[in-house]
Amino acid sequence: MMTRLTPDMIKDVPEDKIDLDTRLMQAAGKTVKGIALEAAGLPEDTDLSGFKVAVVPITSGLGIISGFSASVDAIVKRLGMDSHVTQGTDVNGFTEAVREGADIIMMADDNMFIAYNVREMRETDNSWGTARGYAVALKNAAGGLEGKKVLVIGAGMVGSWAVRFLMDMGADVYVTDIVYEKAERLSQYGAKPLRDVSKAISENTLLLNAAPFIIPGEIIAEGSIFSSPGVPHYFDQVGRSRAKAIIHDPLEIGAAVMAVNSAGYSIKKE
Ligand code: 2YJ
Repeated sequence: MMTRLTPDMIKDVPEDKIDLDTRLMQAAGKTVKGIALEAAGLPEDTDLSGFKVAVVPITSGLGIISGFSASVDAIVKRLGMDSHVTQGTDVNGFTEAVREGADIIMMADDNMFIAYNVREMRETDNSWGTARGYAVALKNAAGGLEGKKVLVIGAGMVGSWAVRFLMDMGADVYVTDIVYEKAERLSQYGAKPLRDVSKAISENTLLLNAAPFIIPGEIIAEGSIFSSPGVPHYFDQVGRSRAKAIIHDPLEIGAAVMAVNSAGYSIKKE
């Protein structure tokens, strides 16, 4: 299941009122761009200014989310890329983007949110980008994950990508889900499934929360680091005081990784 964003969740994104870079610097020592570059396997000093990005509003299904295209556009601009929202929507907007020479086209319906690299004909999707960005953020916040226990909460699309990335980072990965069988399936990637969700959370201090689950503060261990893309996002007073860091934003880290990874397909060919 994919959570649908609401205008209220993303209202602070275009103007960056949450000041994500400052928060990420405090928690992980990197900016959004720094995390996205690492996630895409690109050097820290990569210049992205040559890329033309078009964001296409999509009306199908439940339709336009007010502020969504503007948020993606602002996120891409903050990475130093050239970006705009197309005038047309759907196929009209896509055609407009191709004709004006966009390098990367970003668009989302109710099920998929992709960045499409027009020249390389390759797509990067939001579940991949979100998992990768939040795994890299957790790694930086923890000072490396080699040999460390990490718990992934939620064995959906983001959780299952996160398991693979965390395994690649050398972590000792555990996974839990309210539907145990979903967690169990991720043992194919080397993660160890845990049946008792609350116990698993209380016994771990490095957590990647990819579940639409409000975690009660009483079960959070002192000094925990949460990399938490899951929405709804809410930590109570007890949880916030016990956690050492809570990394979260409604859209930006995932979308930034998508855009930068998409650019990476062209850069790595040069
Ligand atoms: O173009 C628009 O305004 C809409 N068609 C955007 C739809 C955005 N898509 C969603 O909210 C998806 N359910 C998933 C987004 C994934 C965010 N992590």
